This record gives sequence, C-alpha cells and structure tokens, in this order.
Amino acid sequence: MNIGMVCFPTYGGSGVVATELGKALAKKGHKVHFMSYSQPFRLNLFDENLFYHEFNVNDYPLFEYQPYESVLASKIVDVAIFEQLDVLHVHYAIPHASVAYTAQQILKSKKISLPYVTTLHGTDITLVGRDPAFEPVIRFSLNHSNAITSVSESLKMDTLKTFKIDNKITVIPNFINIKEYEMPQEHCVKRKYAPNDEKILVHISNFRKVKRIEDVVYVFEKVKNKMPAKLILVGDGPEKAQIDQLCRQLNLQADVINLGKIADPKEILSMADLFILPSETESFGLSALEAMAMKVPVISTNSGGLPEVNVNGKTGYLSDVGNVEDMANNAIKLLKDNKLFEQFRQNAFAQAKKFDLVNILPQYEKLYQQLVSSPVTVA
Ligand code: GMT
Repeated sequence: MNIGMVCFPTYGGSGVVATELGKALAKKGHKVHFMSYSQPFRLNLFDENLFYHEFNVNDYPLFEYQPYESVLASKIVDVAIFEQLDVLHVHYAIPHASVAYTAQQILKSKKISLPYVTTLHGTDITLVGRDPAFEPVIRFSLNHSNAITSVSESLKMDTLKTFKIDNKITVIPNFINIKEYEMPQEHCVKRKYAPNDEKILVHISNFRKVKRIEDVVYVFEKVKNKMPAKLILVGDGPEKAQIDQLCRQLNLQADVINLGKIADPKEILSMADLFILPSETESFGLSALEAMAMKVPVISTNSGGLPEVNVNGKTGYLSDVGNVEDMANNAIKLLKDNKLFEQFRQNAFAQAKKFDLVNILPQYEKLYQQLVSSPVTVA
C-alpha cells in the first residue's frame, strides 16, 4: 500500500507513534510518505520505503498566523496524486482531521479517492480540544473521517463525552518494539550519574503543565530524604525554567540531572530504577510503556488511560492526581524491598510485551485494508 502519514514533527507522543508506525509499515514493504514542516525527530530517511515530503509555511508580512492548514492540504493533494496514495493517516485531530477532509474533497473533485484515518492521541481531545472554539470543526472532521482510532479506551470515552461523534472509534493502543528493548544497553553512564550507586528516578516529557513536573520534584525530595537518590529529567518545554527554580529552592540541584531533549531514551531508561509520571491527564502514557519495556516500574497517577498501561500493585503504583505523599510512599516501598522490586520489574516487562508491535501493527494494516477495499465515493 502507499500510505500518507501526517504528524507533528516536534517532541511528543503522537509524533513518536506516527514515526514508529511508519517505520514498521515500511519494513513490511508498504511505501510510507511522511508530510511535515520539518523532519519528525525519530524518522530515519535512509530506511527503505520511507519518504519525506517537507513543506514550508511562508511567513508573509500580511499573516499574523501562518496558513499551516492550507499548505498542508495542498501538500497532501500533491503527494496523493503523484505518489498514488491509497490511504492517508493523520495523527492528532487538531488541525489534521479537518486538513485531511479538505484534501479529500479537493481530490474528489479530481475523481481521486483518498480515505483518511484520524488517530486521536490525547490533548487534542482532553485539553486543546476542549476549547469550544474548535468544537464544530473537530466534530465535523471526525464524523467525516473514514476511520477514527484512539490510543486508549479512556480517550475513546472522553471523545464520546466531549463531542457528538456518530462515527465508530476503534481503540488501537500505543506500542513498542520489544525486540529493541531486549538488546543489551550501554551501562557505563550509570556510574557517571549515580557514582555511589544511588537510586535513579527518571521523568521524560515535553515539560507542559499537564505533566505536573513539580510533583516529580516533590516525590523525588521525599525519596531522597529516605535514601541516596538521583533524579534524571529528560525533555524540555514551557515548564522547564520553573522546575529548575523549584529544584534550587528545595536545594536539590546537585542531585537533579537535566539531559534536555533526547530522541531515543532507551539508554537512560536502562539505568533507571523508577519512572515517575504524575500527569493531570494522560490518554495512554507512551513514555511509561517505554520504561516498562525496559523493566522499569512506574509511579504514576490514575488519570486517563494510565490504568490501562500501568497495573496498580503489579507493574508500579497509581495515585490520585497531586497526591505526592502517596506516590513517594509507593516509590520508597518499592525501592526498599529488593524482592518486590524485582517482581515489579518482571511484571512491567510482561505487561509491556502485550503492547508489542507484532500485536498492534496488524490492527492498523487491517484498518487500512478495509478502507482501501471500500473506497470513498468519488462521483
Ligand atoms: O503529551 C504528550 O506528551 C504529547 C502528546 C502528543 O499527542 O504528542 O502525547 C499524547 O499522545 C501520546 C501518544 O499517543 C500518548 O501516549 C500520551 O499519553 C498523550 N499525552 C497526553 O494525553 C497528555
């Protein structure tokens, strides 16, 4: 199949899912055409069957806001015609679902059929999508998607609660390629960050408010009061400066290591003892799954789709949003009990295996196949 893939190229779960999906489809012989304004950060263009079509959104003085949607729709039309796309897969509803609809209508006028799949990732529904200003456009473009997928049952429920969707929503969870996590990782860096064998807590995100990174710091402070520990923060974003300040206020700066943006966090995760994810809302929590695939138990909130990934008392612990006391107690309990900790590590890995690529990829392929075999009418 010739598959068009649209995603945001920036650091974020939706871009990771789109890129890893595209890479896996390309390995199976499909031709995958990415369209974006810059290269998605995990995309390797030397891989066979992967293509990248960049577009520029011109900064004309008349525009206070650049016409991203129009340029992207034109790019989709162009790529669909010249690469003979069979199906288009857009990630993150805003604004990609309505852009896909526009492109589909333009192609229809040229008697070309292009079904599109919209994958809902999270904040496109739970945060940004809640803005009533988007409602008519999101509802319309989702109802006109030829298929909608959501990354968790929880996000599906949130979508149905927020928007009047008559269309079917199929849950296809986030995935990892477990084989890549079974490979031995480089461990020499552990000595660098934890020279005295301190426990290592890790948080990875794009540092937005919704991640509640201050709770990561408070949990770490409580853990550090009980045992030697280090906190590794991976990522960058709007909350970063405030978090640095908080670490200084709490006099933790010597034990907090900031690594900034890292495209592939496997090496960092391989030296982690615990992964901390105290998000306000989290539709799935891909970073938690990546940690679990590396046998790292997860201390998280119970919000959104997190309970579908992190099993309380088995692969980690779940607490109410903001309950740093509970999160810290759970972390300390696990870190102090070697036998329990080892059990959680094995459980985390076993749970992660359920989300292995080999189980998830066929679900996307089946969906594309269904759309291709019943094309949209181009009358
Ligand atoms: O919030 C992020 O970290 C980025 C965001 C995105 O859409 O780029 O992530 C969302 O999509 C991921 C992939 O499907 C999910 O695993 C994350 O849980 C989800 N984030 C939130 O719901 C906050």
